[in-house]
Amino acid sequence: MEECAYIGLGSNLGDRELKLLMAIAELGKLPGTKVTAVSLFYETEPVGGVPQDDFYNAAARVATALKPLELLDHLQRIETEVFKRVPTVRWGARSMDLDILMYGDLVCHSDRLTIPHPRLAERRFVLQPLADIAPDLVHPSLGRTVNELLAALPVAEKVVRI
Ligand code: A4P
Ligand code: MG
Repeated sequence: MEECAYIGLGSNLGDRELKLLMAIAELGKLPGTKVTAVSLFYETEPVGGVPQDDFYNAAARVATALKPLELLDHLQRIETEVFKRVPTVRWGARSMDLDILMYGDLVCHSDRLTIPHPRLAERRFVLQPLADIAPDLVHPSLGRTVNELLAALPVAEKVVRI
């Protein structure tokens, strides 16, 4: 059975726009997976307190037959093998970060995987691109749409459409 999942993409090292395009192509190559929507690209101020360059962020919707942990395995393999991501400090610079934002209506929490992504509702750099492709998507545990969560954000960290 196929599920609809949303992936958050972020890069702040090297050619950030090319990296987003390459990552979307990689998503399309995953077994049993089709990319069904892609957001605009945004230049965003880094969140999390580590001084670093601005990110480019985007979101993609996929229809996938992969189970959540299988999808995570593939995303982590793409980060490591395709983008040569090296471990650094938490929230530090990275050539590519691929997060599962939502997976159908699933709500789950384990050592390796929390869905919806735990910091989704606080982050303009996630919600703005997600609103491009899924404005009316309801967060399964908060019961609010992406547009509602975006409108409720308190601080306006820089998120500029490129
Ligand atoms: N993990 C748990 N749930 C998930 C999920 N839904 N999707 C686990 C993906 N991974 C999930 O992730 C750490 C661990 O989270 C993984 O081993 C996985 O099992 P990571 O990608 O290795 O490390 P990280 O990304 O540094 O940590 P974290 O806590 O996931 O960071 P975030 O929340 O992804 O934030 N500012 C801007 N402007 N743009 C950004 O893209 N990104 C971050 C990273 C910080 N500031 C940013 C941006
Ligand atoms: Mg991550």
